[in-house]
Amino acid sequence: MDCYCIKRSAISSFCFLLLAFADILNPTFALRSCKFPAIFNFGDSNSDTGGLPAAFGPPNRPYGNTYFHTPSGRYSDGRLIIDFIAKSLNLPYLSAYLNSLGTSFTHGANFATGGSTIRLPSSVIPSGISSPFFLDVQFQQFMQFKNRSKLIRKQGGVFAKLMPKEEYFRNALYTFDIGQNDLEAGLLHNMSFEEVKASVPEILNRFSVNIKNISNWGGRSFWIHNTGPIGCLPYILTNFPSAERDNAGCAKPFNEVAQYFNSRLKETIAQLRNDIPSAAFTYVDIYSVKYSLISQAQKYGFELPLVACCGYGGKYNNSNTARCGSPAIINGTQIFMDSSCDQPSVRVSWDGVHYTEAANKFTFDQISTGGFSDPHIPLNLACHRTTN
Ligand SMILES: *[C@@H]1O[C@H](CO)[C@@H](O)[C@H](O)[C@H]1NC(C)=O
Ligand SMILES: *[C@@H]1O[C@H](CO)[C@@H](O)[C@H](O)[C@H]1NC(C)=O
Ligand SMILES: *[C@@H]1O[C@H](CO)[C@@H](O)[C@H](O)[C@H]1NC(C)=O
Ligand SMILES: *[C@@H]1O[C@H](CO)[C@@H](O)[C@H](O)[C@H]1NC(C)=O
Ligand SMILES: CC(=O)N[C@H]1CO[C@H](CO)[C@@H](O)[C@@H]1O
Repeated sequence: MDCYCIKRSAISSFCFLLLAFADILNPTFALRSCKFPAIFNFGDSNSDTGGLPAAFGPPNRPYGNTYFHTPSGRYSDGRLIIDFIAKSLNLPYLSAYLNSLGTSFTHGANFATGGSTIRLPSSVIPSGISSPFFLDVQFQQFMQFKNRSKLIRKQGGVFAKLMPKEEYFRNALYTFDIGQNDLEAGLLHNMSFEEVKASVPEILNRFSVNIKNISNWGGRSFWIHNTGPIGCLPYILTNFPSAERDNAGCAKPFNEVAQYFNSRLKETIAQLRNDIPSAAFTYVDIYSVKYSLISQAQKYGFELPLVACCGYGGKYNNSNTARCGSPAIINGTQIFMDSSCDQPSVRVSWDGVHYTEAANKFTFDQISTGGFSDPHIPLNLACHRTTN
């Protein structure tokens, strides 16, 4: 946490000693691996490992078919980026905070739920599409979690082992993947692209407040994903057939909004770095990785990047009325949408909104090295505050 030797001009004698053991070509040569004992995740369906399903019921088959072989509370055929993060840190897959049944929180908790926004949503499930567990609520839950884990540890017995140790909160990795639904909520409600852009500062202000609050509650290592290319999602392409397309076939104005959000997010994180000198912040450019996967799918061994693997109809195999894992009436007959494409392992979009396990694994492999991060620091060193 406290080795500041990434700037070569500032190499201290202590770091110099470590040099002997390190790969000189690697700019992060003298940093010790962080050994994160826990992960606390905040976000939406991109990283929900069972939160929304614990509240409202799980998605049905074929969700989960590829890896867990049963619906696992994830909006994918298999694992999510957060699962690959946990695995690479030698931690168990994260349990959802809301999952009260047979759950271990020894190595962290996941506060993310599908449909979550940063800002207070205007309408929530079941009458609306947003999750009631927006970021402020996720932070409230985190405070509850931290406070009550202390009491439970004090009481001892069987439940004590299921909670993180006190020092885990200080040493944990705090991960974030949220914001996509704030942009989509506006765009799906007929706000203009300019109106949605104008709402970004307020969205990011709420984001920043929550990060500061979490750091006041002991968080020191923050790993923050930017938002993906929403204009490449089959359900956006299906619902906005006249939106201008780019060379990859993605809806250009939607991606421009995502990129605008991302550039402001990057600035917000730079400001947080100034405001909280004791914390380490890594901004992770998920957008670029996903966009290059989609625009050069063949090169990476993928196919039909704009076509959902599980869906129905049209150019994008996507429909608002026949959804993956749900009953649908097609040509007057009720069917259950419980099958998927033959090879999810070469596909990018699982259900038109969410990515396949294969795409999530691809994205994780790219981001974990630090190649798409600011600063360029790999996942296992993300506790170090560095400048480069
Ligand atoms: C956490 O515990 C402290 C002290 O025990 C208490 O003052 C505070 O209100 C609690 N906060 C929450 C969110 O439970
Ligand atoms: C958006 O506008 C279209 C066309 O004007 C309309 O059909 C649709 O219901 C509107 N959607 C919302 C969420 O207001
Ligand atoms: C429904 O009807 C259309 C048009 O006849 C046909 O192309 C399509 O395959 C049918 N769908 C199913 C699931 O049978
Ligand atoms: C579209 O979705 C259906 C149902 O999940 C699947 O059987 C089919 O293979 C998909 N089509 C493509 C081109 O992936
Ligand atoms: C619980 C908590 O610490 N909430 C604070 C979050 O940050 C805002 C803005 O700084 C404060 O007003 C809250 O009290």
